Amino acid sequence: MPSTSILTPEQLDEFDRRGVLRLGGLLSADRVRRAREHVQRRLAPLGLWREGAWHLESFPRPQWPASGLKTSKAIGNKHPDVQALLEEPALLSAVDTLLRGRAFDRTAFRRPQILFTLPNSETWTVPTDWHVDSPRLASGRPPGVQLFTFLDTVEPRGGGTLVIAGSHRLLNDGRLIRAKELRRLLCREAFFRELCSGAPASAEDRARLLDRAGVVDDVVLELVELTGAPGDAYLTDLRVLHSGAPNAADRPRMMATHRFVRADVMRELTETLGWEPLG
Ligand SMILES: O=C(O)CCC(=O)C(=O)O
Repeated sequence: MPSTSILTPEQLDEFDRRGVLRLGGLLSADRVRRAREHVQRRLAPLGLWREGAWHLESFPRPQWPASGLKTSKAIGNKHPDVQALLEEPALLSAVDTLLRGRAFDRTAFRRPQILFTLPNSETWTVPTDWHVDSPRLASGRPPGVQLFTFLDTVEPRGGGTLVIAGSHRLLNDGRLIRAKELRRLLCREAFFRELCSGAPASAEDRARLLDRAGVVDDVVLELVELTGAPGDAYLTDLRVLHSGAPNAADRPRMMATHRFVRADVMRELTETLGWEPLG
């Protein structure tokens, strides 16, 4: 670990074990405020943000799983104040430690992506759309680290991403497994069956699945709802199973994410899967 790392050996160990590490106040308040204000400015012409407050009544209320807006179009990410989220020294130090000093590649993911969900559900539930964004590679190398940070407070049941801690350690058996196949294989396991299938049927019963913990192949698994205040962050292993979630709060969910892909693994992703720069 570099001597200047902001992470302790215990945090590094937690990340390796759980694939999820929470870092309170990782991004500075000013940097996050500027990114948040960019989002709010972009939503003002739609009537959603006016005079320092949300006016959600002026927009049709979406129903989960719809999030209300096509975020890339309505908000976009090509603004310096959004890009500047990635320049935070503490973030870069933590990512460097988790990548063990290896370089990351920015050709596939150049800028952070805004995650925005209008309130879209009366009742909160655990969804079925569990997925990974990256395959298991034949080389067995971890592809990288994903940042999730909060531009505004996200309370429990307020639309924060859900992740399954520990799931990055499953099915690393030296063969290429594409994301869709990985989901199919995991969903056969007893621990994942209900999570993937939509049963039990009532939203309330499904919400209780959040408390679920279990063991598959000696790996402890646990559902984690990402919640926090502006500037708080989670770093996750890119192999962790995750899902968007309904927003049952009365304010929009405003987060940002970014995928730091290891440069050496990017070469493998390009060669074996034809990954291309996404912009
Ligand atoms: O929180 C969300 O909307 C889902 C995020 C997600 O699936 C991702 O960033 O890969």
